Amino acid sequence: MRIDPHHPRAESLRIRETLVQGVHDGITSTAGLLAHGRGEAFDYLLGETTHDFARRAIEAAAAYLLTAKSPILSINGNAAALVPSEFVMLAKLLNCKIEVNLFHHSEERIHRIETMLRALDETVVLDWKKSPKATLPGIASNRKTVIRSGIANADVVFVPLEDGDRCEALRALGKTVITVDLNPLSRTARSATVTIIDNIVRSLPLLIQTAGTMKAAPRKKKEEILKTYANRHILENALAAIAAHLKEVRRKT
Ligand code: PTJ
Repeated sequence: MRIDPHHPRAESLRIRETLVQGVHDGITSTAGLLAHGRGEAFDYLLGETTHDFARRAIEAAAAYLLTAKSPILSINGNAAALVPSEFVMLAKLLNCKIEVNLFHHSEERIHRIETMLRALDETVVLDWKKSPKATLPGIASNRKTVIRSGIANADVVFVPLEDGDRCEALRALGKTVITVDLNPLSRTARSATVTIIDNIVRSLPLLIQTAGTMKAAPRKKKEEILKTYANRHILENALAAIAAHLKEVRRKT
C-alpha cells in the first residue's frame, strides 16, 4: 500500500504496513499483528512520544548490557520486522549475539529471520538448528527451548515485546531481564528488571546511541546508574503520564 506522507498518521500506517509485510514474508506471526494493535493503543495513551522515564530506563538498559558478562539479544517476529538493522547494530556495539526465540514456535520462521539478519551481518546471529539447546524451567510454551550458549548461558537478556511467562521464568533463574513494552500493566513490564515503556521503533535507536556514548565510561559510572535505578518508579511514572495525557485531552474536549 502506498502511504501518503501527508496523512496525519503516516508514521503509524508505515509501521503497520511493515508488520503486514513481515507476515507476508513469513517473519512475523499473524498474532503479531494483534500484539502490535495492543501496543499502538498504549502508544496513543502515552501521546506517541518518548518520555523521560523511558530515557532513564534506556540508560539503565545500556549500563546493564555494557557491564554484563554474557549479554544476549532475543528477537521475535515483531522486532525482526520492525528493527532488524538496529538489533544487528546493537549486537555489534555490545559484541554479543542475537538469538531468535519465538512464542509461536516455527522452525521455518526462525530460519527466515536468521537469514534476514545474516544478510545484514554474517557474524552476530546464533544458528538455531546447529546449536545445542537447553530447557528453561517454568515455561509451558515451546519458548522454553533456548540455545545453550545464548539465552541459557546469559546473565543479561534483552527481550523486547516479550510474553509474561518467559520474563518471569528468566527472572526466577536469576537473570537480568530488559524489555521494551508499551503496556506498563503487562506481566512482562511488571516483572522485568528494566522496562523501557516506549515504542521499539523509537527506543532502539536511542538505546544504540546511549550505549555507544556510555561504552567508554568507567565501569564505576555504569554501576552508579544501576544503584539508583528503580523499575517500580518507571512503571508508576508511565501510569501517571497516561493519566495526565488523558486529563489534558479531556480538558481540551
Ligand atoms: O514472533 P513470536 O511468535 O515470538 O510472537 C511475538 C508476539 C509479540 C506476538 C508474542 O510475543 C506475544 O503475543 O506478545 P504479547 O503477549 O502480545 O506481548 C507483546 C507486548 O508488546 C504487548 O504488551 C504490547 O503492548 C507490546 N508492544 C506491541 N508492539 C509494540 C510493543 N511495545 C513496544 N513497541 C511496539 N512496537
